[in-house]
This record gives sequence, C-alpha cells and structure tokens, in this order.
Amino acid sequence: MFEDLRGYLNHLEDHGQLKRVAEEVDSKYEIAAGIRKTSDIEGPALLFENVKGFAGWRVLGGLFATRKLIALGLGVPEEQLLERYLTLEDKRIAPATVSTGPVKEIKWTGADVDLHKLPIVTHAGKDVGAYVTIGVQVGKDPDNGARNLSIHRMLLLGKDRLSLWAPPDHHLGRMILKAEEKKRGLEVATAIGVEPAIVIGSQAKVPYGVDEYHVAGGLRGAPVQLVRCETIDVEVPAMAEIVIEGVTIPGERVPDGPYGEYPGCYSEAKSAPVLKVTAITMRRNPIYQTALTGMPVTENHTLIEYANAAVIYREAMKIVPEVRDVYVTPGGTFRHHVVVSIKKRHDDEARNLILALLALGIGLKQVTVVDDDIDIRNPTEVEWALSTRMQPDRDLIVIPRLACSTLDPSVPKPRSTAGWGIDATVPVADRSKYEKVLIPGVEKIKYI
Ligand SMILES: Cc1cc2nc3c(=O)[nH]c(=O)nc-3n(C[C@H](O)[C@H](O)[C@H](O)COP(=O)(O)O)c2cc1C
Ligand SMILES: [Mn+2]
Repeated sequence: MFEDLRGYLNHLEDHGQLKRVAEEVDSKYEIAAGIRKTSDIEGPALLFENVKGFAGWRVLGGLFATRKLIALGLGVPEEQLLERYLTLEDKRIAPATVSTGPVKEIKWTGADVDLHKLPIVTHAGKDVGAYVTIGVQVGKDPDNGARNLSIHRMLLLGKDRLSLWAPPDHHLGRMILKAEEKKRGLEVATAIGVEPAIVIGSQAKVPYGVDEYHVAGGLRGAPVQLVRCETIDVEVPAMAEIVIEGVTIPGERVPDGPYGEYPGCYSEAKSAPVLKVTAITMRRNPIYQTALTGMPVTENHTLIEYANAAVIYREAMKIVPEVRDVYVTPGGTFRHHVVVSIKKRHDDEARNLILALLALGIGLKQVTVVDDDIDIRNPTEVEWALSTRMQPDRDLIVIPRLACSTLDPSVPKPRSTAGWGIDATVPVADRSKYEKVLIPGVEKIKYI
C-alpha cells in the first residue's frame, strides 16, 4: 500500500522504474513523445522536472505504460495479475473522511482560477488542443447521491472552462444527462496525481451505483482518505496532487476533437459537455500527471486490461464453469478482441459464450474460443488453433448491430458494432484427431 503518489514514485525509483528527465521539454508534443518512446520500449515511467514555461511544476507521464508498472502499482507478481486482480476487485473497503490534507496546501478560487497555469499537455500531432487525460472524475447521481469514479479526457477551453467527454454509456455521462433533465449542472471533481489503486479502481467495470472508492480501497487494502471539496459537495483524495472542482453547464456542448484515440486513430470532433471550473486546489510543488493514448500499447490500454479481463471472466464463468484463461489482446487494443480458453463439456457451449460476451457491450467486437490445451497468451498457438480446429462456414458467428462502448472507426454508427465469434474448439467426441504432436523428454534437455 502506498500513502500517495509520491510514496509510489519512491517505490518505482527503488525498482529502477522511474526516470527523472532534467532537460527542458515543451508541454506540446515533447512530453507525449517521451511517453510514446517509453511505452514502445517497455521502459520506465517519466518524471519531467523542467517543463518550459511552468517553473515549479513537474509532469509525470507513462506511469502505467507497461504491464510491469500495473503489477508494481497493485503490488502483485506480473504473472498472477488476472487471478489476483479478480480477488482484489471484490474486496471493497469503504473510504474514510478526514478534515484536511495536503491537497489543500494551495487553493485557487474565484478570479484566481486559471487553468493556463497548469502544464496541460498536447499529445498527438492532429489533436485539436491540450487535454487533461488522467484525472479521476468524481460525480454523484442527482437522484440518490451514489458516487462514481471514472476517467474522462478534458479539452482546455479557457482559464475556467474544460470540455468533459463522458458519453452516456459511461456512468458520469448518464449523471450529466440526469442533472440536465432537472435543469441543473452536475458537480464534478477531477483528482490528478493520485496513488495507483485509485486510478486502477476507477477502471473497474462495476455496475452503476457502485462507488469505485470502495473498489480502490480493496485494491490498496486500506480505506482511501477523503476530504470535502471547497466549492462543491464532492469528496476527493486528501493526498491528491491537484483537484479541479467544477460544475457542468446544463445544455452546453462544444466540439471536442480531433483527438488521437485508443484504437490508434483520430476521433472526429464530438459534441461534449462543458465544465465551469469553480476552484483548483493542490499540493506545494505539485506533480501534474498526464497519460498517453493512441496506437496500442499505452497506459490507456494497460489500465483497462484487467478491468475488462475480469468482467469477461466473471461473465464467461456463468456460461462455462470451467474457464481456464481470458486474454484481451494488445492488437485488439485490450478491448476489441478477447480469446477465452475453456474445458469444453458440450459441443455447442462455445457458441453460448460468444453470444454472452458480445452482449456485454464493453467494446468487444471479436470473441475467439479455444480449448484448454491452447496457451492463449501465445499468438502462434491461437493462430494454430484457428488453422487446424475450425471451419469458417461452420464455426463463425456474425451478429449485426450491437450497442457497444467502442471508438472503432469502422463501425456504421457511433457506439454500435457488429460482433463476430470464432469457435475453434474441437468436437468433444473426437479429441484424439486434434491431439498436439509432443516429443518426449524436452524438459530434460539442459544443453541449450
Ligand atoms: C487514461 C484513460 C483515459 C480515459 N479517457 C476516457 C474518455 O475520455 N472518455 C471515456 O468515455 N472514457 C475514458 N476512459 C475510460 C473510462 O474511464 C472507463 O471506461 C471507466 O471505467 C468508466 O467508468 P464507469 O464504469 O464508472 O462509467 C479512459 C480511461 C483511461 C485509463
Ligand atoms: Mn461506475
């Protein structure tokens, strides 16, 4: 368990997983270029200590660039990530409220609010502007006050204005629309620079109404310490580096985009709600955190991997009680393609599994099901199963038009997709025909 982001950065430094960058960098492209490179070489997280025009600030990037960094953030061995994440996500520890905390060391309210003083980063070559990309948003249901945590990008529009791209198939987007129906804005706090459990917990695919602070508590094994905001009725992590408090402006929308999105393509300009910022509080010598997305693999992909794998695993277990492994693939952006291995007991159960998983609507377009003798983390073995265990006329399922939280540019209309499934399992009665050729004694070979 880490007390805060700074405690975690010390831990990373001890493990050689944090690189301090002393040379001057521009918040436009140069920081993002560093994160791109470290993501591609599976390098360390980067702490930029000299950002042009932002004396006194440090910018952190690529904190979750690799699976190794996710494992360090959760304090679990990399090879046990799915198994351990499944248990930790279920633990649930309620947060605790404290009277004050480091995030209150500096307070800007009223005319002092100025987002231009924050080193907000411009990432991809064709992005329309600078975006806050890894702030954890906290909002409450306008009817019953149920709290929600999630991450939504925000485009810098002015000294006290940000866009807030939260579509209605995400919980915060639904809350914004519910508030608008009551002719009100939604109070939203954005916490930037929090410890890993809070960021990872915000990505859990838990139902509407479940407070992800409880999930974060379970992931860190201790309650998250919260303080009240200054200008809105929302609670934020007391140890956060920065908190942006604001209220959405009912009915107002702005063009948001193009923006280099997680499928590795640019999204068109969307019509996004607008947040009026009412206060900014922060620690002294604050660390501003940014995150990269774009072509996989980036931290936007790694952060969602286990949340997606977990919800898929739990759903798959309802259909086939002997699921061996679930792997959302990197080329599939950790969202669009899942491979599932099962111990098959009935010839058609893979087909039920395909339908159930496509119906989740979490971004899946492709479900590949194989037998439990296939190592689904090895792309060659998966392709081998497809090459030798399926016939396209018999074993393919195509489902048109499903509601789906996807930014796949090939879809016919936004947030809808066709889905396809491949049953590459062998017939129960005919396993011997498909037996893998194995050579006895390979494990005894010591000369290579
Ligand atoms: C770095 C990062 C950036 C993200 N940006 C967005 C975004 O701009 N819009 C969005 O809808 N989801 C975004 N997400 C995904 C949501 O935060 C995620 O689906 C979350 O679980 C939604 O929470 P909810 O289930 O409470 O709605 C982002 C995720 C990460 C890790
Ligand atoms: Mn939620």
